[in-house]
Amino acid sequence: MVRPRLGNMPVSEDEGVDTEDLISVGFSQLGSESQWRSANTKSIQKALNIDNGFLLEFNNARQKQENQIKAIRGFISQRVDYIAFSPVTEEGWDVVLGEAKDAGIPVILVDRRINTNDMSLYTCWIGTDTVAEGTRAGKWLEEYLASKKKANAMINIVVLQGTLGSTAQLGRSVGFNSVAAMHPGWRILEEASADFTASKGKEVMADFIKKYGKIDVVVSQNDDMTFGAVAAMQEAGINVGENGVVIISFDGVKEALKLVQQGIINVDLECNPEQGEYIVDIIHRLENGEKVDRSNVVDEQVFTKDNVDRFIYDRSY
Ligand code: GZL
Repeated sequence: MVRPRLGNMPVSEDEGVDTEDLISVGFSQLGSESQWRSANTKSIQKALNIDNGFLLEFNNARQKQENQIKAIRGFISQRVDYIAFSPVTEEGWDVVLGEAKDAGIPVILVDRRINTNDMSLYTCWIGTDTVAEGTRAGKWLEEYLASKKKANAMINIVVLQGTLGSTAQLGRSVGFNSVAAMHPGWRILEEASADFTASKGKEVMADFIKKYGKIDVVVSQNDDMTFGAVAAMQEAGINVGENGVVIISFDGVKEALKLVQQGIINVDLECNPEQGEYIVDIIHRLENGEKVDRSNVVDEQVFTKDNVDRFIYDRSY
């Protein structure tokens, strides 16, 4: 259904906008587990606002799939125009998305993907290439070790994984491990999930410290787990970063980039949470009857001490 466009006319609640003219979007956000997630939520709520012609129904699922499924069913019963969501993990969405399809409501995946054989269950996906992020991390470690004349050294690595089965955890693991497999000297002592949170990151890292006498590299699949891991190592009197255990992190939130500036995080692989405007653009194109790409990848950087100053000051998150 092509709705008469609001065009660029600025509308706001005090002008008595008839909500019938707005595009209603039900958004199920997976949680608020990390600074990255908060920035992602902020970007979505800022973009899908009344002035842009949207009526947003937003739900926070607190990292539980059953809460997302319940929210999606609620959006269906409210007969929203679009459903968008960031799936907490990739499995188990066919039934509820089949119900959205039967109700004729288009579904847009944001940030994370789903594993399904039925491509008709969603219109498109907007997010980041987490396999590429993991591969970049491995390539950076190759170059770093070569620069320290340790290209063929025996390296002990531990990995803090994100939420098991999530696109970010799966992609970053596949990417990094594909590089690690080419280095017989890289020994991944253990990979364990800390669910993308700082508190669990500290817990899991403290366990690694107890178990393993010598750790050379920590790969932490998001900045919040890195904050916890760094705290655990510093409390154990272990030097981290430039003068100690190498820290590889993902996301690139401002608080982490400050640690890159201080030489505590050696490299931070950006994962761009600013996806709200991409959703607006895609829905406007769908409303105008235009075709949209199935996959829409947002761009991202690799931050090190050499370049971080160029990016940190205008960062909104
Ligand atoms: C990445 C996103 C991940 C972030 C974490 O695409 O899904 O979830 O890396 C967040 O910080 O919790």
